[in-house]
Amino acid sequence: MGGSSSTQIAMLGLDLSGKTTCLYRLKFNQYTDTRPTVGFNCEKIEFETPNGKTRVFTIWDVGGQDKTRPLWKSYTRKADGIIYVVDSTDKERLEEAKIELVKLLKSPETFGLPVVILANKQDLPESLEKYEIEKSLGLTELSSGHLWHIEPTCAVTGEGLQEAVETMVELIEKKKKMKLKR
Ligand code: G3D
Ligand code: MG
Repeated sequence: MGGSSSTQIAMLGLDLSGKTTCLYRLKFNQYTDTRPTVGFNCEKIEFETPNGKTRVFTIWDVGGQDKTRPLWKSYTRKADGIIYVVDSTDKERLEEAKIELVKLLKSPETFGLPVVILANKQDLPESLEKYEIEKSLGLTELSSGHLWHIEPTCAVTGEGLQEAVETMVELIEKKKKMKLKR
């Protein structure tokens, strides 16, 4: 335990939402051109928390095409938290993104896991705002049993990603404290 233990994060969301771009932006601090993910990508990412501690995240970026979505479960089983990436410009697939998120959060494998939703691609003019994504996904209703947070992000510039990861740490800590109190 202690500062050197690694926190496991499952990064999920529909294909093309920007998961792999987020992962490599966080890892290399620069934009990386991606290909559709076959299987998964996994990276260890070190970062400083606001109180100066080093924290290691192991992030599992799992392919989001519909045929690979059943695999999400095997990644959430070991995870401490979920990052769910949404393409804020893809209005046609917002409902699909919602259905998959509801399915995910209702499955016993994810019970109690904190979720940080990235309202990604905020740099594009047609992107929906954070509160619109929040409403479309029906977050307030589906959140029972899950601590959650939604963050506007741009994986190309990295905007919002640090905040998202910091919030993930906070939610995981909060969850631990809630368990201890029981
Ligand atoms: P995925 O891993 O969720 O399937 P990718 O998604 O990371 O492969 O990204 C899919 C496409 O969206 C990529 O474009 C990528 O550059 C783009 N993208 C990801 N995040 C953002 C963002 O925040 N803003 C903008 N403008 N584009 C983003 P291509 O053209 O390579 O398909
Ligand atoms: Mg990918």
